[in-house]
This record gives sequence, structure tokens and C-alpha cells, in this order.
Amino acid sequence: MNFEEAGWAHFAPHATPDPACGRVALVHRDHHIVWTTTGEVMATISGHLRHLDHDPPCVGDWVILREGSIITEVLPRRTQLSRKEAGKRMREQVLAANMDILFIVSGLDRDYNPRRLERYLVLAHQSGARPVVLLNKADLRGDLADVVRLTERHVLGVPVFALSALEQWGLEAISRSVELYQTAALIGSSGAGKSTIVNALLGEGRQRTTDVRESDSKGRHTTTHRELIRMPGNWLLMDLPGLRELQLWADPERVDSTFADIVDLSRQCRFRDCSHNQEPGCAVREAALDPERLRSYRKLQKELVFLELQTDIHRARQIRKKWNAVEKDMRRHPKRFC
Ligand SMILES: Nc1nc2c(ncn2[C@@H]2O[C@H](COP(=O)(O)OP(=O)(O)O)[C@@H](O)[C@H]2O)c(=O)[nH]1
Ligand SMILES: [Mg+2]
Ligand SMILES: [Zn+2]
Repeated sequence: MNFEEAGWAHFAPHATPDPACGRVALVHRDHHIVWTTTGEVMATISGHLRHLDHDPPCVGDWVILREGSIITEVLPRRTQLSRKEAGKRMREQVLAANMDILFIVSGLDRDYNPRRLERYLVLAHQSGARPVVLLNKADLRGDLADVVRLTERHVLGVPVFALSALEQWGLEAISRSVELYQTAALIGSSGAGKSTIVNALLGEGRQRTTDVRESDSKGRHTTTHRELIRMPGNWLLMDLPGLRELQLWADPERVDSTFADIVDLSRQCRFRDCSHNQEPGCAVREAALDPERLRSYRKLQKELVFLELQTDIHRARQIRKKWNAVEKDMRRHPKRFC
């Protein structure tokens, strides 16, 4: 690999890379595959980095290696796709970094759900990467033009393309959305056809795919690794596993970028703090939007405000804990602190 092929120019156009730099291409449980100028290496994370409570390097990260195979530093991410860590802990989990484009894949079977698209868009807006919506399994629908138009109305200015990975048509919309040496990621529910898209673009059976269970059109968990793949035409693609437990990690303001239509309308409401419920002179209600969309806007906003609040409480608790430990240490070794 050379730095250009690994996407350096899109990561840091004005900086010369340190020769000890590499890019994380694959994350395993106990090691990382890193692309370097001398080839692919199996790298581990330095103890120092582990202790920093830094979230671990993820696919797409640019890192610095010591002795050729120990990751000692993660370069500041230009973009990052995150979710809230599964479970109770209020922590951000970074799934992928430094992608230029996020392809949000939705299957045109039972997977199709504008509400879910809105959720993915909030994540995309938070990530900093440019979103593009791919409506896959277009072979299953006769009313394609209508579905595309309807989806465009939901995603406001984000490009929407219909394609069939199975029948291999419409795929050129993907490669045309990506510039030379850019990095893209595929996100979307399990079973939407992400791996099938990768295979169709590669023209080989690289990513394992599963048969969708007929009953609920959900595929079983198949992509287990987050891997950076070199694509024909010189760009990079990450196939991310289905985000089964898609818990948002984003600033509440990102909801406004996703629902710019509602935000624009609310500026014309008579009351500045209009909740668009019963107030007179409410422009949002007068516009007769899809009520589901308004509900979705409120729900996502509530969810993120709650997340923000929880995170603040959590952070305060952590700081307290850290200071308690320092104070204890001070009492034990008074001299060291003089
Ligand atoms: N009808 C149809 N089925 C598709 C298409 N793309 C993928 N599938 C099927 O959907 C299922 C899940 O695909 P997969 O690529 O594993 O989904 P992933 O979980 O998003 O990676 C497989 O049975 C595929 O054959 C398509 O364009 N049309
Ligand atoms: Mg897959
Ligand atoms: Zn209003």
C-alpha cells in the first residue's frame, strides 16, 4: 500500500504522513490488521494506549506504529460513526472512522421504514461523512419511481438511488458517488443486502451473505468483522455489521439537520417555544406534515436530550470518582504533592 491508495489525501490533504503511519483495515478481538507502506501487519495496542481509557482503534483509523507492529497513537479522526455502547454504560462506541461517504442501505422489502432511515440520517449527520441512501432489492418493487420520490421527501437533499445487488443493476450509482481514493462505509440493518452489494461491486463472493428468513425478512448476523476493502476503481469500502441495537450517540442538534423542513416551519410559528401541539398560529400543524414524521422528530429529539443528560450525570460521577482516588492518594503520600 502507499499512502495515497489508503486515502491519506482525503484524511489530511495538507500534511505529510509520518512514515510510521498506517491505516487500520480490520479489527479482530485481539489484534488489528494495519496497512503500512511495507505491507499488511498484524498489530497490537500499546499498554500506554490501553491505559488512557481511549476508545480502541477502529476500522479506518490512521495510527502510528512503534517497532512496526505496536499501535501507540490514533491520529485525530476526521469523521467517525458512533453509537451508544450496547448495555447500560453511557459510553460512545466508535464503529468506523475517517470515511468520506456513508451509504445508508435499506432493503425495499419489509426492511423499508422511513423512521429507521431518519435514525440512520441522524447518525450520518453526526459522523461528518456525506450520506447517500441506497434502496436495495429494487427488483422486488414495481413502483420504483414513487418509492424513490417518497424517500427523497423524507431525507431532504440527500441523494437516493434504487438498485438491485442480486440482479446487479443500478450499482454504478455507488461508484459514481465516490471519488478516487475516498473511503465509504455501508450501514443498514442486517439483511438489507450490504454484503451482496460488496460482492456485486467486487464481482466475487468475498463477503458472506445469508438467506433472509421468509417470515420477517431479517437476515441473520453475517458480517462479523468491520473490514476496509479495496474496490475496483481505487476507492475503499467498509461493510459494517448490521447495527442490531442501534442506539443513537449524537448531539440533539443533529436531529434538526435531519428534519430541516420542520425546523424551517417552526420559525414561522407564532410562539418561539411552540411545541406544535395546540398552540394557535402553529406553522408546523398548518403545513399538514405527515404526523408520523413530526412524531419521529419529537421522539428522536427526546431520546438525544435524554442521552445528553444521562451522559452529563455519568461524567460528573466519573470525575468525582477520579478525585476521590487522588485525594486518597494525597492523604497517603502527603509529601509527593508539596
Ligand atoms: N431480492 C433481492 N434480494 C437481495 C438483494 N440483495 C441482497 N438480497 C438478499 O438479501 C439477503 C441478505 O443479504 P446480505 O447481503 O447478507 O445482507 P447484509 O446483512 O446487509 O449484509 C440475502 O439472501 C441476499 O441474497 C437484492 O437486490 N434483491
Ligand atoms: Mg453482511
Ligand atoms: Zn408550532
